Amino acid sequence: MHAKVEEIGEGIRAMKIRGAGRIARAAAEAFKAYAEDFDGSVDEFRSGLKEVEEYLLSTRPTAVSLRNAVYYVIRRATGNTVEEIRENVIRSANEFVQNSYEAVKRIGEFGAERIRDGSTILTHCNSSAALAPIIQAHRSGKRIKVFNTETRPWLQGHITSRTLAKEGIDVTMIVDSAVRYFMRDIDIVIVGADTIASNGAVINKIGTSQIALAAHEARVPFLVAAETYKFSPETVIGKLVEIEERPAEEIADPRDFPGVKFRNPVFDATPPEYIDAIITERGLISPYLAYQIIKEVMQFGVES
Ligand code: RI2
Repeated sequence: MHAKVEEIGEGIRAMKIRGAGRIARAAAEAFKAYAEDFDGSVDEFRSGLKEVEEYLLSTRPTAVSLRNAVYYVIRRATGNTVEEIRENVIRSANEFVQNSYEAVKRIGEFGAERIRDGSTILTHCNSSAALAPIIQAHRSGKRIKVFNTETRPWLQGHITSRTLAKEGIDVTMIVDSAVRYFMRDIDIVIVGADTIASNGAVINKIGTSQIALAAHEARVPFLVAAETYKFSPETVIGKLVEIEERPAEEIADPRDFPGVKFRNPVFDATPPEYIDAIITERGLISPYLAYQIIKEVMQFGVES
């Protein structure tokens, strides 16, 4: 495998590169690096791109953003000469990355409108899309407080806390199991998404559905921030979203627990009835409009 492609792929697999948006952009960058360096015939180029596609798709199974990025580039990798194909791959990879940053920015602007001055926000894990409205609200002068979960077992919440503190936002980190305890102090929950199914269910970091349940019980609005490439065309034709299970070693050293089994699913599904709105770059929508978004934005159907 091409060195840069492998560096990106292994980085995604080992979660050195993580976050549904980031891994999607990294996949686009991998194609770009491959295309820039390619030297050979048109047929070799096409089969090489196919190999890169399959390799990238094998790295992590849950976030559809990765597959949508891969298909975005592959679908546009047309041409009769190596130069044409190269140009198209590079252009579409750049386009995907640029659109992705632009989408997060717009989500920040739209989502910030939903954050009232003086409110306390809860977020989970580390989502650029979820942090964008929070940071935007703060920058626009709203006095806000944020509670964020540490997010076992990878502790991505540490990144969130540090990012927000650096912005000068009043941030409090709590353990994942303290969410319901603090829910009475929360005005709005904003989380990200790895995949949104056609029925409006949101697949996000493990623990998200428990937070949604606690928010529902306390009548606290629960919002999801997600670019439209987090919506899954595959679910329209009945495919289930695969929930990634990672090694037990990420939780504890199994050798210290003889006779004990471990399970480590890293995502869960929150049903649409617990979601007040999804903030996309096209505006705020009901989760029940997921199918519509898939139809309009993803050019309906599975593209593999
Ligand atoms: P952005 C992450 O997955 C989290 O589940 C986060 O909520 C989601 O991706 C979206 O992140 P992981 O890669 O795209 O940490 O909003 O397993 O940054």
